[in-house]
Amino acid sequence: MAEITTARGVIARNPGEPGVIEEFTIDAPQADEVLVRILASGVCHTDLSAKNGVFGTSGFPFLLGHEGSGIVERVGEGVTNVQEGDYVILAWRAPCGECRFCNVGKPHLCSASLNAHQGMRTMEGELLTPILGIGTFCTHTLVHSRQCIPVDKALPPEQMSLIGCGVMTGVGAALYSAKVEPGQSVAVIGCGGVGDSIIMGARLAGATTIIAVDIDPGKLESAKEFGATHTIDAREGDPVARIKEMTGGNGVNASFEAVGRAETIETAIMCRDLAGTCVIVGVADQQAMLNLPVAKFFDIGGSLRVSWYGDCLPTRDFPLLADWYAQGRLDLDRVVTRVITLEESEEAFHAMERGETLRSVIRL
Ligand code: PAD
Ligand code: ZN
Repeated sequence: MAEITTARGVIARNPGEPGVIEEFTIDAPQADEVLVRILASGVCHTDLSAKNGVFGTSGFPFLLGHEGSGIVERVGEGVTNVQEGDYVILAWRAPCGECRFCNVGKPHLCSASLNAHQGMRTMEGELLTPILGIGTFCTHTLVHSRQCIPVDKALPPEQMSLIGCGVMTGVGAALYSAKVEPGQSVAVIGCGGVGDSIIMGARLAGATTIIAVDIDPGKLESAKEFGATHTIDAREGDPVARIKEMTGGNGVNASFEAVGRAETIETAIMCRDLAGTCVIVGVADQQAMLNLPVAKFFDIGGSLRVSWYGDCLPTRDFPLLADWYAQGRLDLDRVVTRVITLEESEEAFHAMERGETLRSVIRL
């Protein structure tokens, strides 16, 4: 009989309730699946949104976490891209290769991203939904082999885990979604772990004016360390007017929203120069509605778009970001604000809400 693993992880049973550490069971990996022993997991705002019933609302009970690094412990039949003992970053996008997007060479838009079968259950036998098809606030998880991206074993698990979501999303939003060019101006609204990664991406792309906007003075200070050239405290008056002042009255070439609120999306849309690109990264709740002056929006021209996962291709981009980290070009050490235990994940959400952290990282 196939061997079932007992693992331990943080499970969110009902919207708004604290996550609780519980034992759960994991089926043996089936064909193309992999059992991964988690080494580190970042605490992303999307986990908080899921726990609060704001994102992916129908999946309770959830196994929290989706930003992880770990070791391949067991592989199912037919797995060729990784083997036991490999050190991997987990991806929530694993292109299927045969959907309508993959078929036309756009695997970063894959509509049927590969996941393991639903093989994780509470001790009462109820099926668990791993957040974004991963689940990383736990000792072990079950994923599709294509969700595993091997990286150099010498690199630290905490920093590597962050490449799995927040850092990739932010850097990719600048490089791929907005295609920031050398010499351009950029505004980033919301400077948490994702926003600061957008700042790092914009800097790597050669942007020369990088305006950080937040409502927390501490976040604005850290944004400067990541490469922001200007900062705006959005509580001190209209950020659109301030951004225009800082750009010769014109506005920015690319704006990014990394909060997930209607009013900050409106700021991001309106603070652009003519033909500028606005990229929405923040995940808003189901009730959020935009209020747009359509004629003004038309007059600015340019484009408004949503970026999922920074339009990344994990097989191409995770090793790239890992290399940039190793070469000192991507400051992931500064994103890891706190290293915590599994027991402290609930407190990490509160620290995030209080604005004390860019990323708490759970070390298993
Ligand atoms: P975070 O909580 O660390 O950062 C949010 C930041 O926004 C904080 O610094 C806040 O102070 C700031 N903020 C709050 N209100 C305002 C305001 N009115 N004006 C300016 N700044 C404000 O979250 P995070 O960085 O982990 O995630 C940011 C968003 O990105 C969040 O909505 C998350 O769900 C989303 C996300 N999207 C993707 C994707 O693929 N699109 C991936 C990962 C995360
Ligand atoms: Zn995330």
